[in-house]
Amino acid sequence: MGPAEKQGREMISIRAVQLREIHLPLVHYFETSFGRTYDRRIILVTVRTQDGVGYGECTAGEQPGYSSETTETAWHMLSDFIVPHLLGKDLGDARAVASLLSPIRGNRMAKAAIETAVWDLEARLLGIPLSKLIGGVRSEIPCGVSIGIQDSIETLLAKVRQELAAGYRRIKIKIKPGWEVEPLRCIRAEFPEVPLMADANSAFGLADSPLLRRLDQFNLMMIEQPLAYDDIVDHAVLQRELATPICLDESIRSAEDARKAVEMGSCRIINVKLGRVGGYSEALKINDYCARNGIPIWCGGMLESGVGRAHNIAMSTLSAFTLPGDVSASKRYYAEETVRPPVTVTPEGTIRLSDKPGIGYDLDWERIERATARVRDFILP
Ligand code: OSB
Ligand code: MG
Repeated sequence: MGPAEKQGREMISIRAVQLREIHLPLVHYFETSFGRTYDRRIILVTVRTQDGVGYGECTAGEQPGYSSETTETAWHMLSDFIVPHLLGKDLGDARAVASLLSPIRGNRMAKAAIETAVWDLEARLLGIPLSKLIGGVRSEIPCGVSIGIQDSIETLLAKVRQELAAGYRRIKIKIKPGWEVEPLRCIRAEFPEVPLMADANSAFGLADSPLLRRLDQFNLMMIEQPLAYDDIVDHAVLQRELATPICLDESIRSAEDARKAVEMGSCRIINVKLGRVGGYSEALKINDYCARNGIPIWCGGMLESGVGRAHNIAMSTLSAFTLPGDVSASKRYYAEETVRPPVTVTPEGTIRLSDKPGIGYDLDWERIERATARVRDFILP
């Protein structure tokens, strides 16, 4: 590698891309207001230049319940549009990928899978951790957990006890109509002080505001995405009626969305997901806007395997990510991980950043091969 490459000043030109769908069973099913997930279908992306390699993970779900994107639509968009559009182009650096992809509308999770892989590649070429390349300011991040809807209050309480004993710094539970006041009341009765929040994944309407107002009594850190997945107007109305801060997840797809929601008073906190916003370039813009405007943000999760989890860890080091995210240990999700070592959480409820280049974890190819359902290679001659 010459000095120009070492400085990362050479044009990054992608010579090969591999898409790989893997199937991973979850340790426990995960239930949200839009349904249960037992098994993940995950697309891993490998990008190669003459002397570099980088890895990304697509966060699209199996069903279009959280987002309109699915594993299958992402495979199609990547194969037929996104990869052909990027192959052989001189990118300059990873920062250029998002704008190069702007002629392709929407499909942010598909785009982020490759955009994040190019950022990993650039950091590896430079020999530095990805968290440093993006300007992260933390070497350790605080962790929270997201606990799915349970069959009974007793199983919920058992999970809360277990996660707090493991050191996690805040508890989020999923809620839906009929599973909101009681679960939160019972958690608060046993843990009056624990940082607690609830995520509705759009399960309520503005007509439910009297019910949602009853949640104010539980002193929640925030309520996440109570109303429609594409709304910021009704959320502004609801926020005026609630003492509890609203956090938006699904509704925020870009820094412009973040600005509009904050200016309208639709939320006081934002959950950032790399996939939902199309990758690091947009996440960095959201971080800058929120840092300038005093809006706390945190990293959301999409039941990622190790590759996506490692990217979430890197993003969580940015300055405005001051709240614990849904970034937790691999073993909560998967018995066998895609990275080595698996992601672990300290007894203090933090993840320490790896000082290795790029995402900081090695891929476990033996494990990945066993989980592979299909592979498609794109190689320039
Ligand atoms: O809304 O934050 C969400 C999982 C899948 C889809 C949407 C969401 C979630 C989670 C789990 O809450 C977060 C995680 O632990 O990965
Ligand atoms: Mg959410």
